[in-house]
Amino acid sequence: MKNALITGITGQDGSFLAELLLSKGYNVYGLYRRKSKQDYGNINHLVNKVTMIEGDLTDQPSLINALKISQPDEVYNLAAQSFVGTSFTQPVYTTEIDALGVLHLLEAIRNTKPDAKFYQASTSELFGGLNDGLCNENTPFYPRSPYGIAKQFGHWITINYRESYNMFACAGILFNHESERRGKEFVTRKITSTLAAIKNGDVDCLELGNISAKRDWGHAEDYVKAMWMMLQQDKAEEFVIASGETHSVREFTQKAFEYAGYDLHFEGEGINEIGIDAKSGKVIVRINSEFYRPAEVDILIGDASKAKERLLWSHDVSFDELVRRMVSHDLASYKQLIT
Ligand code: NAP
Ligand code: F7E
Repeated sequence: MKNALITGITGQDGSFLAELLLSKGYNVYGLYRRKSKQDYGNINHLVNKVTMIEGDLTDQPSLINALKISQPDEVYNLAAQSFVGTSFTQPVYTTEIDALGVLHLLEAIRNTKPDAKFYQASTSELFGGLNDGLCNENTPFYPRSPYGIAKQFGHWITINYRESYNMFACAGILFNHESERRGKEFVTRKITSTLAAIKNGDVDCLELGNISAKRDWGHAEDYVKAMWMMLQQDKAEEFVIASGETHSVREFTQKAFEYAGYDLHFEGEGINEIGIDAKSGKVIVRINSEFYRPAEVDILIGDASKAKERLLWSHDVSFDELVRRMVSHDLASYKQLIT
């Protein structure tokens, strides 16, 4: 039986990965941060099945301790300050976790369990601003946020440890992936959770930022499978994981409201654009400049051909199905969500 250590286990991806590894018979260990009120986030339903170890990516002794306890065959580094917006307001904090945190962990592995296979959660935010076509493993990086820049350090230090110390260390460059467990500050979940509040008459309007931004969105359950597949290879390598489609925030919003029975149409431009429900004539989407970013990534679309050919990875949940699942979940669980 293999041992796996997951950092960021309480997050969206950590929870789906823990479920996947448990289903494959792994002993799963999870690094979690102490909170003033004990809460295991997305893995409350799994706490009796995994071994939780207290620690923080910025505290190397806690990482050494976690490695000594878990003796992992595989380490999945999913922990991060993962919200791009916050990386502009807390750039140093983001860098300490998303850049230096990776180095703390790699160095702890090198000294404690150097034969462990290591997965680093890299991101399409590395591609950032330069590319408006399909991005693959050879596309140059141009990160546009402190988050993207910190993740670029995490990406290259992973490759550097592989090349310098012959460790099995690789990075998956994952495009946006969402789910019913996504944090509510991310645009997809903000849309579906606010939609549930509007439908229940508790909120009048959804306020968004740049709705022309386009993203390549998939479902997290499909994407964590790719992480596991990368660590089952004989050789550590980077892979792009993406759906190969891009959709605007406006399209996501329109589709989400359509699933909930609205007929949403957009009028106007820029900051004055509004979304009107043709059935009731009410304005239900407005633009608020507060949600614009100081520097934006306008469009992202990924080419996962290498992962499809070499890992036999497939992207199963379509864009429509993703939106439908998130809307149905948030409508069904609205009363629990607000408590
Ligand atoms: P998430 O839901 O925000 O989860 C982040 C996790 O990291 C949480 O468990 C959080 O713990 C933990 N964490 C934060 N700071 C930490 C620290 N200093 N020490 C230890 N743990 C810490 O993110 P996600 O969507 O699951 O993403 C997983 C990883 O993939 C992240 O590295 C993210 O940057 C990357 N990524 C995500 C996407 C995407 O579209 N989802 C795409 C590409 C890459 P708390 O519960 O205590 O906050
Ligand atoms: O924004 C625009 C916003 O915050 C998507 C993280 O998982 O994926 C994620 O980063 C787009 C941006 O995700 C609002 O300006 C408009 O263009 O959902 P998001 P993200 O920034 O793409 C990557 C791959 C990661 O690695 C990250 O960890 O939507 N947008 N209006 C808005 N965004 C938010 N959050 N809120 C709005 O009101």
